[in-house]
Amino acid sequence: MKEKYYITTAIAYASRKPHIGNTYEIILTDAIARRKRQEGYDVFFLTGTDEHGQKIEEYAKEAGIEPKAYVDNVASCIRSIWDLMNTSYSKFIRTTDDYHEKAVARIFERLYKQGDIYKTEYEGWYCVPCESFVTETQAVNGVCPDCGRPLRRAKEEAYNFKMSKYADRLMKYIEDNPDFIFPEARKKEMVNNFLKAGLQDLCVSRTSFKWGIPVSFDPKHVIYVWIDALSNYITALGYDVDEKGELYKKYWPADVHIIGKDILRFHTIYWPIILMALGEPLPKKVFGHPWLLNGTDKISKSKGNVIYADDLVKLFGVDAVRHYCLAEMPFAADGSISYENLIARYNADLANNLGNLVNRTVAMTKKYFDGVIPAYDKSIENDTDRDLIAKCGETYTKVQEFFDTFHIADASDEVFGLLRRANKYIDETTPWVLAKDESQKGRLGNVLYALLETIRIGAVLLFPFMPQTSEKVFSFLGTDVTSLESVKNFGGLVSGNKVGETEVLFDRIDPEKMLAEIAESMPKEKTAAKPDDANVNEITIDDFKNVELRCAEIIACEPVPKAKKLLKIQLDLGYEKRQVVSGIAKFYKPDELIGKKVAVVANLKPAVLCGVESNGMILASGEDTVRVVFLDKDTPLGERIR
Ligand code: ME8
Repeated sequence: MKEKYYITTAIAYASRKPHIGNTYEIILTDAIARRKRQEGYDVFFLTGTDEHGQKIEEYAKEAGIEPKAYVDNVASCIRSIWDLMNTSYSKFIRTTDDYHEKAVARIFERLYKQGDIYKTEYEGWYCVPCESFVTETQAVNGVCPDCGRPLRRAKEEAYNFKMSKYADRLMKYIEDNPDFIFPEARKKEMVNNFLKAGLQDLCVSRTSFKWGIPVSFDPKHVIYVWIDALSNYITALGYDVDEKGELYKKYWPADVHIIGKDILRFHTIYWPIILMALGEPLPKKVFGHPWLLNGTDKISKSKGNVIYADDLVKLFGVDAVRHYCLAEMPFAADGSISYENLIARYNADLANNLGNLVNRTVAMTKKYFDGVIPAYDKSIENDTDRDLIAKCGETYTKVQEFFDTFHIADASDEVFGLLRRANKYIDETTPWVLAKDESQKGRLGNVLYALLETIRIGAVLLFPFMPQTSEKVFSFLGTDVTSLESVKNFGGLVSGNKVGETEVLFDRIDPEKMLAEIAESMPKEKTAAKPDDANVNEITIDDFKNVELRCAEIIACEPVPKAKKLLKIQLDLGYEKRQVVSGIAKFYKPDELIGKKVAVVANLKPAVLCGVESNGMILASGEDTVRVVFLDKDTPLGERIR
């Protein structure tokens, strides 16, 4: 019977269309899953969407639709991108799936009944985007330690999970299983920052919003989104507290959870503890992969640098995008994506190294042997042949080692190294010279066989990275000998068969032309209309000095009742606190503003707006869309702006 292998991705938030960073994760996991299938494992590959929580509830409200309609839309967009990238998942779970919601509710109930979850009152800091409570010590400067955004004060009745009860057992598991968390540096981070620092109980319910799985015995609470989301790894297999499904019995524990480095704490601390409390075995490995950056910047909507996989596919094709992500992302350090690098890699690896090798070799087979794969005559094998054959064997072994240790980019490098070696072999053996001399027919046969076989070996090893390209190469070679086993030793390609039809695998890209097209298609930065000179009112420097502009921090903010446009804002100027009213309610939520530093006209005569006193004015630009002028966070409070 085949050995099982259960591999999972994080489930993506159904809040927004996923960017290329999120998409990298499914491509990475797909490559590993495909390789494991090649190795003969019975693979179950799980992915899906994380669909509950306050953020999604708010997005749906903004969009003016029900949360379920909102997540239906985004989940289908996520799935279509996973499909576009040709990922071979076995199951796509959605946390709004009925069976999942029921199982999670029962998991919560069971943990409550056995005393691992207890009721309490929580008062403290809360981060809305991360949907997590933050301790006083973590809440430095009122911002979230994970995402850096302003925290909100929260007070609510809540259920807590006794994490501390399991801390010692988890520490022991981590010590006894040195491969559980990797890369190594991330394991140290988890142990030092969370376990050794003293694990605190975790708040696992919310009453401040509705979009979640209700606590069955206290339905004004919804279950904390991370308990809900993490449970997907077992509910997808049919786990329920009283009845474990067949798939669960077969595939659990997971062989590896593939997740991004930012959510390692949830997967290596909270998730194992939940499983311990349920009396279930823990996952064998958790790989906290690095992040893909745009150049050197974090990919983010607010930075305006988001790249989407489907846009890249239109320019480069599916396999080129897969190849770039897999070849470019290091094992531990962050990787980077840019159009320039994508084009350079495409041309070097795919058009030149792989594409040329395949097309030249098949064309020569047609020209010199009428398309029939020649026999390999060992008796006339020379050192150049032996060197290439040895390189094939070495590549096979190294690729295996790199996959075993999840060094996927290194595995890709190995295969492209083999292809480079094969191109060099063409230059060394000069088949076009051999072809001119009938007495060299045997040598020419060996050279072409060696090349065709090296290409076959390369294509089998490349299959997890670029499945469609490998399939094409197999059809060019006219071979159906494509198993991993068949490339362990040189010589699997059957002589006497005919090669197939070919086409250009990867057309060379003209970098300048493509970069110009990309620049053209980018949304242009908007500029305001040129001011009408006749209407520009000149002032003297003394006029300007009369305006006292100062730096202030927004420390509290709330809507003005019955005034849709207005926010009542409390400012800290360092030397005093004061209140202003600002007409920006349509453009900012109070939470987004807290903690931000702004420029305020400090000597403006007080006014009363909609019955609320305003002592100053916050600088902002624009009319249809208003943008507050934010100051650098290091600007001292009360400092004069001149
Ligand atoms: O975290 N490069 O969902 P998510 C590489 N719903 N990976 C990145 C990345 C980048 N630039 N940005 C994000 C969530 N990721 C939760 C998971 S699991 C029970 C719940 C990774 O949509 C990120 O680290 O924010 C995560 O593994 C995945 O994309 C989905 O992120």
